[in-house]
Amino acid sequence: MGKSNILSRYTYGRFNPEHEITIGCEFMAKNISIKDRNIRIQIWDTAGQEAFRSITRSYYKNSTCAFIVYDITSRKTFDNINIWLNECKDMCYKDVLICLVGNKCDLEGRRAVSYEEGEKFAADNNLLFFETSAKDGNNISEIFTETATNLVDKIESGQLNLNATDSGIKIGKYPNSGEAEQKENNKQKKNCC
Ligand SMILES: Nc1nc2c(ncn2[C@@H]2O[C@H](COP(=O)(O)OP(=O)(O)OP(=O)(O)O)[C@@H](O)[C@H]2O)c(=O)[nH]1
Ligand SMILES: [Mg+2]
Repeated sequence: MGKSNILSRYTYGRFNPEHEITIGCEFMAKNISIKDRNIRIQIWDTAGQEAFRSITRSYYKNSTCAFIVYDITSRKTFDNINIWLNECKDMCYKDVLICLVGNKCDLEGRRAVSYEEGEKFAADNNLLFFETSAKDGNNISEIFTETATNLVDKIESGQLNLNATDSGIKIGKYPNSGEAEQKENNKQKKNCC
């Protein structure tokens, strides 16, 4: 589907043509600025394969935002969205913001799911929606800035209660430097199973 490639395109500007199956879960982080606020986005890249489902479930807890990714050239991945949506609703933060992502939009000639179908599913289920390409970078940074902006708006309007113990968003200081970010990514890699 492209989850890992979406993240490696976003954090490192890289695309891998091979499918290197994610084992369990990987972690990435990036510092961005939204409305003059320094935001540190922490992202867990979960394995899509059924065999790892029990491991990946434990990473949903307290997540404030989730991306459900399907492949626009694969009808089967679109048909599975409901399964992932139910998992997110069951296991993430109760007001989780969910963004539906139709990836591989560079493969227009092999499209099996129309833009309108994705858009309608998202509208019917109150999700954000984007089509992306990890290969050419189309809309990749937009999915993260748009979701982060949406969350900042909810914080500012009081819709998101940051004092709730199960909220994954914390306000505090974090060094806004690439060095700190790299250190944390390396540390997570070392600790990885
Ligand atoms: N053409 C094209 N291929 C892509 C795109 N994104 C990912 N791919 C390819 O799709 C395959 C799977 O990509 P991954 O990013 O590893 O997929 P994943 O969702 O992380 O897979 P799991 O970790 O097994 O759940 C790889 O061969 C990628 O090169 C894209 O935007 N366009
Ligand atoms: Mg992966």
